[in-house]
Amino acid sequence: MKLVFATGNSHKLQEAQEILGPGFTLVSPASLGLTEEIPETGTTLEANSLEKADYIYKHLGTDCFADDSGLEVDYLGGGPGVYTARYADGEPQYKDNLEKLLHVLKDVPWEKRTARFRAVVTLIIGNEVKQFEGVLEGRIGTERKGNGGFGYDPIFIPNEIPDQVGNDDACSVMPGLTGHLVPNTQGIANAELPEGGKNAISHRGQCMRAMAEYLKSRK
Ligand code: ITT
Repeated sequence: MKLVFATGNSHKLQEAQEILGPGFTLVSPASLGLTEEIPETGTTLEANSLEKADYIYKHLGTDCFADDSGLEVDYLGGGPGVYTARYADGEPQYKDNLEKLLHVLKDVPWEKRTARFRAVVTLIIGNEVKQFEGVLEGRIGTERKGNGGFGYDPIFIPNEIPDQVGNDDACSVMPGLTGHLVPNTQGIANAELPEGGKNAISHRGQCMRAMAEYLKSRK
């Protein structure tokens, strides 16, 4: 099945393709000639996710889906939330956002560093619009760790990780499930997990698997 993923973020596209597997071919708007930035003017993940999918559906006329995601830090009252990509000033790179968050939380003790990644995916297929939500609970670490993933992954410490962590093959063969989860006692960051390990637990992984189930059920 071919679907347009209404995103300009190549990391999201790559992750979604990994999660959905070879039964789906994901296409970026840019590869179809739509290179302008997709507007995001809402104040909730649900609104922005719908806005992005709707924009692509109207401009390209194809079945598509969008992901709006963000990091909710309890110490910041749930922020940066919908503004996660634009947390630092100007037009921030991932490292600017991440350094700002580390700085803002520098004196905050471990037990108060609770946070979660949340994603809302909007699928538009035919006349149907359907949303899926995924949440990954964890904490904000005190330093950067690992080179995998993207964005805030080097400072996000999930509460639980797949027990196969460290074994790439084992993780990559668990696309449809989280496998057996164990407490993350070593404080492993998302960016230290093998790709399949992050996808097995992530907010985006949860959304993509729910969307795939839904698409299968409507055939
Ligand atoms: P599109 O709108 O084009 O899809 P974007 O990067 O602007 O791309 P969002 O508006 O949804 O996407 O912003 C989400 C931000 O949250 C993203 O830029 C990252 O900084 C962060 N984020 C989301 N998912 C993440 C993940 O799995 N790991 C690390 N950071 C993530």
